[in-house]
Amino acid sequence: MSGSTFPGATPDPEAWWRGAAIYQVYLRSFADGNGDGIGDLAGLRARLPYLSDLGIGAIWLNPWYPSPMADGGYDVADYRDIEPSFGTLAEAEEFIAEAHALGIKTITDIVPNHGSDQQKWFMRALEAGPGSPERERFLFREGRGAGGELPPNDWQSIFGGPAWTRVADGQWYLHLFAPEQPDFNWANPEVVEEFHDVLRFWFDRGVDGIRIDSAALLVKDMDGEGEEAYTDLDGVHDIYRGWRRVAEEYDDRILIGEVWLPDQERFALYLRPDEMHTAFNFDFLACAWDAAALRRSIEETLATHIPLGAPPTWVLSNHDVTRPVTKYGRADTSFDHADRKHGMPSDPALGERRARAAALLAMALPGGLYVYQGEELGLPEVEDLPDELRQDPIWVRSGHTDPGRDGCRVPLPWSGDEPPFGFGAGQPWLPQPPEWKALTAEVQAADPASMFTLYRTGLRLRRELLGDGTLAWLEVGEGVLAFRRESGLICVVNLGAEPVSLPEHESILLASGPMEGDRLPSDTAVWLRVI
Ligand code: TEU
Ligand code: CA
Repeated sequence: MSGSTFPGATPDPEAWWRGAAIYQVYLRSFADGNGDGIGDLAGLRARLPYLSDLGIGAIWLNPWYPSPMADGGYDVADYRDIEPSFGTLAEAEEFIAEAHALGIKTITDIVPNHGSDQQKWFMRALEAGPGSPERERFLFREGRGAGGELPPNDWQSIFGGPAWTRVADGQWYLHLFAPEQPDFNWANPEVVEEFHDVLRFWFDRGVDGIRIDSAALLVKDMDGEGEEAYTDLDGVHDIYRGWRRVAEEYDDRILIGEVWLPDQERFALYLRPDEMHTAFNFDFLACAWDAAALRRSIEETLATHIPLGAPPTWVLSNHDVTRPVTKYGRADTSFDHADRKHGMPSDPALGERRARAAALLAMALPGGLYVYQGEELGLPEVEDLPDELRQDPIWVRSGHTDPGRDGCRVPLPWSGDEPPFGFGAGQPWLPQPPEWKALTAEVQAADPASMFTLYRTGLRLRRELLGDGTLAWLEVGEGVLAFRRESGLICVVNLGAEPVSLPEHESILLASGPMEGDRLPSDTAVWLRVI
């Protein structure tokens, strides 16, 4: 990295995570090993050769802990064990070792903002009653109104409805998400200690990194109003300084923040040398398919990261957002949690074309890359799931106005002509569209023009020629993004309406779609070799 460095930043340019391609496994939808319709560790272990072949450097797993699944596992009942329907702790340790043997690191998801109402601590807090030290681990308060029948304040849950639920003895507890997810009290040193211990528990089992869920929400100003009262309060940084000290007790372990903030300067504060190593770049994920907007997002990202010595990350999708091929096929190609544009018409051919170009863009940028399972298969968002099968708490809590995130969580199609497409022997927990027979991993691995082949080839070239570092912009024309990397690779993405001529080059290494003679068509990206 060039440029001035933040005081105290001594980045190791060779660190494994700086340029890693990290594959996100949403376990219950990845592969089912025992035929109960729910993905599990046995299924994942059986498919490790697929991930090794795809060419990724690390796997991030969504929460795999015992959970009543009120929010797909983000309601954790025990931070030191494995959800029985996913497998056992011994299997998790075997998985970590098998992945290591293939040169693949493991990243687990820790949820510090809230637990589950079925967690021991919370059940003890209910039993112990008002004023007890057990209640001090959570955010219990008396209600307002003569009989305390009104919630302590007007905060709304991020999933819809009030952020407070009343218990039998009349007190209320705070939950920024579902009522089954009571928020912890981070002003209590017991909570701080508990999570340090949980981190050590997983680092001791060989986990290489921790993805920190809802990382900006932990500190609350109970007298404040609205989102500002619990989003990005200065006190959160002390929490992550403590976590970094724990990570530093080990070699090479990293912290990755899920930090959704509109302000890139505030976002970058989480990446100071004594806090997290990296964080997801949601600005890029949410950005519309527009050359000027993407260039602004990329430049801002680089400008905020380089002085800190932290590698940027490039994310096109995850388990909370609309699948890229659907998003990019719409008239409005941006993403916003507040309006996920469910049902807005999407042109599948256009969406796929752009998603392919976006993949080559994201892979060519300096820093780390995230690939959410199914992105490499070009799976669309499933928007027509039967309402009665929807499981995302957003669906119920929004009063059935927002269908939520199930559409990007449908179990993967592996092989065969009809559901369950090799996902497992049983019926998958969410139904797969019959059209997915054209999108199975089996079909795509054999097709040189498939999305899978594009990802596999791109990831291989990326390992050799790309990853972390810097870029130099090239001015090729309006509506075109073009930059050169240190290795001599040039990436050109045409977001304009007309085909464009390419800068001088020796050969074309990879293209997201067919060329028009020697010109790069609209919504197409190309990687060029220069001398
Ligand atoms: O998400 C945190 C978060 O605030 C959003 O991504 C959220 O999903 C969105 O605003 C809803 O529209 C994390 C996890 O990624 C998500 O799956 C969990 O549901 C959430 O935390 C609660 O643990
Ligand atoms: Ca299973």
